[in-house]
Amino acid sequence: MKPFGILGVGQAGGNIAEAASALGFPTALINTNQRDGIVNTRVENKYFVPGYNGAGQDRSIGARAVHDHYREIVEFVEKSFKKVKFLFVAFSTDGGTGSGMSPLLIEILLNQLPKLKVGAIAVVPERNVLAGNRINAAECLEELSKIEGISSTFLVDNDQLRRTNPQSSKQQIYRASNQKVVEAINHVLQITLKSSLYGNFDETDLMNILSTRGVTVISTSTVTDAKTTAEVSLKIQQSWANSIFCPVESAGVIRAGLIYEGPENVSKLINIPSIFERVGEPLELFEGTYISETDPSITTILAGLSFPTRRLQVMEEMLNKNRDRLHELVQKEYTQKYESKIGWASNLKARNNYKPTRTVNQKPTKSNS
Ligand SMILES: Nc1nc2c(ncn2[C@@H]2O[C@H](COP(=O)(O)OP(=O)(O)OP(=O)(O)O)[C@@H](O)[C@H]2O)c(=O)[nH]1
Ligand SMILES: [Mg+2]
Repeated sequence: MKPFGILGVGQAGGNIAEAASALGFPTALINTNQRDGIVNTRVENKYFVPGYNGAGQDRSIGARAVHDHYREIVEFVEKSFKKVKFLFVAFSTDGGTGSGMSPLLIEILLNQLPKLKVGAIAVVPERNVLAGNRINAAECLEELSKIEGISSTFLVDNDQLRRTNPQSSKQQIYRASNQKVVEAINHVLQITLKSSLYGNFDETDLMNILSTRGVTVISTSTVTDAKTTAEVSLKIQQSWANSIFCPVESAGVIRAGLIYEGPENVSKLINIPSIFERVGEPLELFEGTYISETDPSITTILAGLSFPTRRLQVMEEMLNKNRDRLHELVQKEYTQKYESKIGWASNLKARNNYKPTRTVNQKPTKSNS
């Protein structure tokens, strides 16, 4: 039984939980809309918030659902994840249900289930989503970044797969990123089950890294063709820019893991100072070396990173640029009306000459007749 559980909230969350079920993780999902959650057939435990029918991209509806039903939700989580040490809450930041429910839910879980470590798998939308989605994402990420007792936050960046697969459908991008994020977590967990003569990376090491508050990135690079220390370091650094997570953009890794799998001769090319040159050496590094005749690969886990300001500003910039137009759109909703140019023609048909005596926004007065 894996010690990590995945709780999906909203549609994207449910899909990530579904992918995790396939790899043998304990999973559950929560939704405000039964029809969304029902399609995730591999997820065993499901809670549909009673009295709701989706959140329609309105975060406040998601937040209210948690607020009004948190006791049942905590009970559901406890029952679904009895043997789990570490729970990841998975959701997209730009809808209503997952984005609105998850930050509040994580705070409540940390408070009510103090023995459980809680982290997040939060999906950052593609670059071309509309204003409403961007507003949701920015609000959700801000709330998430302020949660005090939270462990690792994984920021799955839908833009990353879009960059390399510009022709793919949305569904292909979603499926691939869901699959890759659960595979990345599964891979580091599997390593803790292996034993090595030369240095084990065990479950306590992994827990130590993943308990770190802040943004976490996991990436694996194959270093088959690398001949020098510099080449190996470069490959690893490139994997931090090209993973499915928001690219690493600033220094300040707090805890890290570095796992080597492959032949002994290539392992000599690993040079810690050179690998961490750009992001700064972490406070603690947990290493694992597993010698085998497979293609050499290096998996790194960087934890404690700051939220990626530059990536998130790309998302916010469009809102700032369109500020006036967006204000106008909202105004227009309440002020727009159609003026007919043939008002004069009404007289042609008027036999009784009836004209309503009150305008529509006046309250009707009681009449005695
Ligand atoms: N990576 C990934 N992203 C997804 C997936 N499904 C949806 N998304 C992202 O999530 C956004 C939509 O959010 P949903 O998860 O459908 O929203 P929800 O939480 O169900 O909220 P409401 O539908 O508004 O009640 C999209 O714009 C995408 O950014 C998925 O399976 N994987
Ligand atoms: Mg939905």
